[in-house]
Amino acid sequence: MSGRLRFGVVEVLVAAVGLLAAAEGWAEDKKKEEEKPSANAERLKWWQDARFGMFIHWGPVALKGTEIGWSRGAQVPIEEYDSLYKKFNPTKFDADAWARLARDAGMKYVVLTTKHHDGFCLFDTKQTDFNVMNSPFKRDVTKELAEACRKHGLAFGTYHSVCDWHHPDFPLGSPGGKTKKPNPNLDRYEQYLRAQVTELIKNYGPLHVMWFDVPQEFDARRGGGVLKMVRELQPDILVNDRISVPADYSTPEQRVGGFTMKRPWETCMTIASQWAWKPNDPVKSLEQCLRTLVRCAGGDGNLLFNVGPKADGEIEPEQADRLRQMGAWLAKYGESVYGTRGGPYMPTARVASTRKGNTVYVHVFDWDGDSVTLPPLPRKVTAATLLTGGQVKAVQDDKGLTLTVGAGDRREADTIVKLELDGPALEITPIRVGGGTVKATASNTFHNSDEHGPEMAVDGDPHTRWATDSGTRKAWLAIDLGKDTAFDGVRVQEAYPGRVRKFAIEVQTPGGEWKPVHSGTTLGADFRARFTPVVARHARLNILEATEGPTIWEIRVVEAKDPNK
Ligand code: FHN
Repeated sequence: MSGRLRFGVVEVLVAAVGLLAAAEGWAEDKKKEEEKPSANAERLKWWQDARFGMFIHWGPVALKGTEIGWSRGAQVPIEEYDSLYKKFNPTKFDADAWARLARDAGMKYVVLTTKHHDGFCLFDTKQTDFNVMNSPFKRDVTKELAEACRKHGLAFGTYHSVCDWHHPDFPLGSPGGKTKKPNPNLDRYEQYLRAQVTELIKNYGPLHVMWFDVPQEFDARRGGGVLKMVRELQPDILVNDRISVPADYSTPEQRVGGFTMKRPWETCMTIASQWAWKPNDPVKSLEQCLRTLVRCAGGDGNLLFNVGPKADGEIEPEQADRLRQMGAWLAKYGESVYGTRGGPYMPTARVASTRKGNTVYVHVFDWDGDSVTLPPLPRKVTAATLLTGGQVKAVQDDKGLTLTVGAGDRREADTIVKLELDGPALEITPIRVGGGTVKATASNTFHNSDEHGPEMAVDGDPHTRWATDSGTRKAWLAIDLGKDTAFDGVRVQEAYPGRVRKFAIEVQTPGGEWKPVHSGTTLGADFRARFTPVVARHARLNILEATEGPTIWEIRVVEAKDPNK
């Protein structure tokens, strides 16, 4: 083979090896790229570690002290409501003070209502004159707050209502979206919504979240289209589940969400009772506020806690004080909330737990005497201390883990036992505390979602519930006690009391038939019934008539010898 040819062949080989190496390098980079969490996943991680944010419902309606959006055409005539912005001049508005308050409360992000169902815009939008720049105030509230948040290291996000009862093109009107507009044009309204969302992301972004709400008239195709646009505009943005498609996370409202590590969630809740400002609106107690935050973290969720500023721009001092009290608590015990995940012990009425690294934080709200006993942990506790101060004795045996704390060391709102384990806490499969081995099944589950599954009614957690699809009129919830059990009573806590209008408590005979042991027409928030003792493994609540999809917080049988009858 001639010298030139050999050289040619070597060149080709070298080139081929080079190409191969390049290809391998490229494939490696591609693999690294694919393994690298998406920008959105990184922001989701940041958000789950942050756990606590401020929700702000504000607008000219604060001049009336009635509920934002909903009082339009109800407590406040539409003409008067829509003219309130002409008197809206919050001269005490200080975005820096709001941001500092959120920071001092221990909050990590802020979400402001840029437009609620009443259609009024708290930002300088080019899509309508019905905005704050045309009020006597003439200042871009959204811009000032976005900047103040960034200055104080807070992430900033925007709440934006999908429904708009003011806009002539949106089919539904006030009160409450219960009236029809004369000449609606939903496609044109969708363009309006898209234009404003684009303004928010481009002019006030990067945003932490686009918090949509009440997607009336927007089906999954329309909502999905808007979501796609938002992701294209800002790939790492988070979007909540109120755009007719699931998006990034669920948003239980005015209640603590159910424990789940499968789907991120964030409870939105008012610190008082109304979203917008209302005179003398009672503020939740510090204990209730702290327990709500800890229960959210213990359920592996976030808390978006709402304030309703006054018409002059000030946040109600009582609300601000409460938030600062939460901040003081978090300054001391925040390690048991920030950067943690829920579990391993699933929340109950008495306890919740959070975890990170080799550490588990057991949050005890109510004590059974000096101690609480939890099911066994599949890891050894190498050290136990009280984060909230004092002494704790932790005993691990086949009964489980018993934590004993003297009365003097138990804290009103939350006593935090910090456990060091002999290995990673996050690897522990969630452990149900209440309900023991009781299993549950049901004839129907809301959207077949885990969050509302039958087991949520036997988990001992009064904040989780079994729910059925809307329109369900008949349904059953069966519980498997694991073994033949003697019981002579039942306790049922109905969510949305009054939906169930006819029911029977039934037990399964050895032949497999269901035999009623009690029947009635009303359940209610805390129903209890007694009947002749029976021995059975399977029992069920058979709902024979309901006005709307029945839903149950907790159900349990009362064992014949149960001291807590
Ligand atoms: O109607 C709104 C309500 O005013 C408030 O904005 C809450 C906050 O999550 N969302 C809607 C009710 O679900």
